[in-house]
Amino acid sequence: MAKKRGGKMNSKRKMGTKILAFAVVMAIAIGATSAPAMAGEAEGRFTIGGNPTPVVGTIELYDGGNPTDEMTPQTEYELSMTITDESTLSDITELKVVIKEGDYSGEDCATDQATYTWTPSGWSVSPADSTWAIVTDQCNVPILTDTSGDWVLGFKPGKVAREGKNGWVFTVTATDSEVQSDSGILSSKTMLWYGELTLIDTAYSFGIVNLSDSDVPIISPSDGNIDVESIANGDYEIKSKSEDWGTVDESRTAPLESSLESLSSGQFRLQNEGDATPDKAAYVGSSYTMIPDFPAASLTGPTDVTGATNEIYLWLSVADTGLQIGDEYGGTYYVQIFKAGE
Ligand SMILES: [Ca+2]
Ligand SMILES: [Ca+2]
Repeated sequence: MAKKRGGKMNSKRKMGTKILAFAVVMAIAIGATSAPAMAGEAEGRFTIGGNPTPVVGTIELYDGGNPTDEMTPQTEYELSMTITDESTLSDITELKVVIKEGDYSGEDCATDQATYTWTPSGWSVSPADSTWAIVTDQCNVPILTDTSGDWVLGFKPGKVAREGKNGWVFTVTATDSEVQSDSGILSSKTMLWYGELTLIDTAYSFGIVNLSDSDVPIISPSDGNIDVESIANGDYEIKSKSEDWGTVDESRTAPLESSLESLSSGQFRLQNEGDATPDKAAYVGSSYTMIPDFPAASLTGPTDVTGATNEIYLWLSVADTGLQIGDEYGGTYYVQIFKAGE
């Protein structure tokens, strides 16, 4: 055993000697040609793979550049949305803005929900016939080679977007080419009251009346009433006013009396209501006064986006003296829509 061990040790020592000798020769050879290197450089590389998900950041509502918590239908607003995508904004394939009222859940509709969608070809809105509008010159798309930037949607709320305090919510969803998405919410926005009224019957006549006649209904239009078309996003009232009427050549004037007092010489009185029975003593004056007695629930909003038809009944009373037999008197009767209770 001891002999074998000794043999191995001798053999290793011999190999070590040979290697040492060889190394010395190499060192001398290098030293003879150039100085030994003290530092070096090497290029390293790596590549980022994958495609990060977009991130929806700050969402803010502006009215002409100023932050706002309120909207009025048919007025221009700008919704600014900060979007980030580390694979650059050119990776965003769709930006969806759902604007809805309260707890509504369902299809887009004129009263409670509109959806604006941006794709690289621009913005679209649904439902298309709802009067929710895109204000193209207020829209902005950020620099798509950046990784973060602001999209701006210029829009107008629809005419019958439901009136309501703090109930409107914007939900913004950004989707990228890998169909990865992120959403953000802007809530507690108020929709203020909006209404508009169009007269369908723009002229009416009581025909020929006699002195001291009272509560004479109109004979034209033949159904005895004036039709108006009302569009409103909340409950509304219809008010009227008029003025002193005169003869066509303006040589004579008939003063309008708006109270229950007996008519003085030359005066006339108009009564108006929302049904065919003149029982409310609703006399037309020179300032806007509510027309009473419309059928129950007919003045509730939101109306249909194309409007609701309301009928106004009118009656004429004239004094027993002071009006020239044969004269024709005329004047303007004004009708306007107002928020209920105002
Ligand atoms: Ca991405
Ligand atoms: Ca009545």
